[in-house]
Amino acid sequence: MAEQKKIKNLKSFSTTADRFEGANLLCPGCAHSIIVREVLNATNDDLVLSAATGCLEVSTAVYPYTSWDASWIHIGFENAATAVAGAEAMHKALKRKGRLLQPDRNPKFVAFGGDGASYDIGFQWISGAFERGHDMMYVTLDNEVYANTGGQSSGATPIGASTTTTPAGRVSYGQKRQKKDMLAIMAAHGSPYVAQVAPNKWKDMTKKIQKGFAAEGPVYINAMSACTTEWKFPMQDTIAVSDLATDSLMFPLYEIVNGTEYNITYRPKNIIPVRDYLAVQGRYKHLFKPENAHIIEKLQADVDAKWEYLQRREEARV
Ligand SMILES: Cc1ncc(C[n+]2csc(CCOP(=O)(O)OP(=O)(O)O)c2C)c(N)n1
Ligand code: SF4
Ligand SMILES: [Mg+2]
Repeated sequence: MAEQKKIKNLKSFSTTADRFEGANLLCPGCAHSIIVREVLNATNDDLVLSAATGCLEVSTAVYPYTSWDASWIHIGFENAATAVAGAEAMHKALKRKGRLLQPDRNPKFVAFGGDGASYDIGFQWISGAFERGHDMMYVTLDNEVYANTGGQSSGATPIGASTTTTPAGRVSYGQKRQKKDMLAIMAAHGSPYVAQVAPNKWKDMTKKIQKGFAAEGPVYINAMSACTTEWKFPMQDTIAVSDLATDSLMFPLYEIVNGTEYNITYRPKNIIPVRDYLAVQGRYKHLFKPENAHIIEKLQADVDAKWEYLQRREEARV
C-alpha cells in the first residue's frame, strides 16, 4: 500500500522539492515540471523513475547536473515503459528470493514520456508492458506536439492546430487528423486504473496519482501539459490556459477503473465555449479567419459529443 502524503495546502505542496528540483532548463512557464512535482509529491515511498527523450529529459539531466533526487533512468525515446518494467520485474524477483536488504520498502515505478514518445514512437513498448501486467505507472506529458524537436505534430495533436508538419496557411487549416483516444486504448489493455489529469486541478491530480499507486498492475495517466512555446501563449499564463482547457472540456477530467467504470472527476460550474480556449493560443490563431469557422464548430461539436459520451458511460457503469 502506498504511503500517502498529507497535503495541507497548495503552497506547502508545490514548494516541496523533495525529489524534483526547480533547478532545470525547462522554459519558464512549462507545465511539465509542475506535473512531475505533483506526481512525485503524491507519495513518500521510494521512487524508481524513467524518462523518455523529450523536453523533460533534456532539460533536467544536463551532464554533470541533475534535477532528480531519486533513482532515475534516461532511456531512448521509445522505451521509458520498458526501463521501469524491467526494474519492477527485478525488484519482484529479488524480493521473492529473499535477497532485498530492506524488503519492507515499497518503491513505486514511474515512467514519464511525452505525447510523441507515448502516442506514437514508444507505443508498442507501453502496450507490451501493460500486457505483461507490471506494477508500474506510465505518465504521458501531453503537450500535443513534439516540442523538443521543434513542434512537429503527433498522434495527440488536435484538429486545427498549426504545427511545423501541419502548418496553417493558404491551403491548410493545420492538423486534419483526430487526436488519438489514449485513455480508451490503455483501458482496453485491462489496466486497473486510467485517468486524465491537469496541473491546475492539483487536488484531483493528487487523488488520482494516489489511487494509481494503490492499484495493482499497470496504471496509465494522461497529463495535459500546456506548452508556452508551441501552444504560443505568454509564459505567465500556463495555469490560466490550463483552466480554460479543463473548463471548456477540451481536456475533460475523468478516470476509468478496471476498464469499464467511468467517473467524471471535475464538472465545471460554467462550461465555457471551446473558442475561448482556442483564442488565447497562437497555434489556433488562423481558425478565427472566416473561412475556418467550420473547424471551430467541429471542435465544439466533438467536445460536446465526448462530454455526452462520458456522462452516458458514467451512468451506465458498463
Ligand atoms: C527513436 C528516436 N526518434 C526520434 C528522436 C528525436 N527526438 C527526441 S525528443 C523528440 C520529440 C519529443 O516529443 P514528445 O515525446 O512529445 O516530448 P516533448 O518534447 O513534447 O515533451 C524527438 C522526435 C529520438 N531521440 N529517438
Ligand atoms: S518547449 Fe514546451 S514542453 Fe518544452 S520546455 Fe518549453 S514549454 Fe516545456
Ligand atoms: Mg510532446
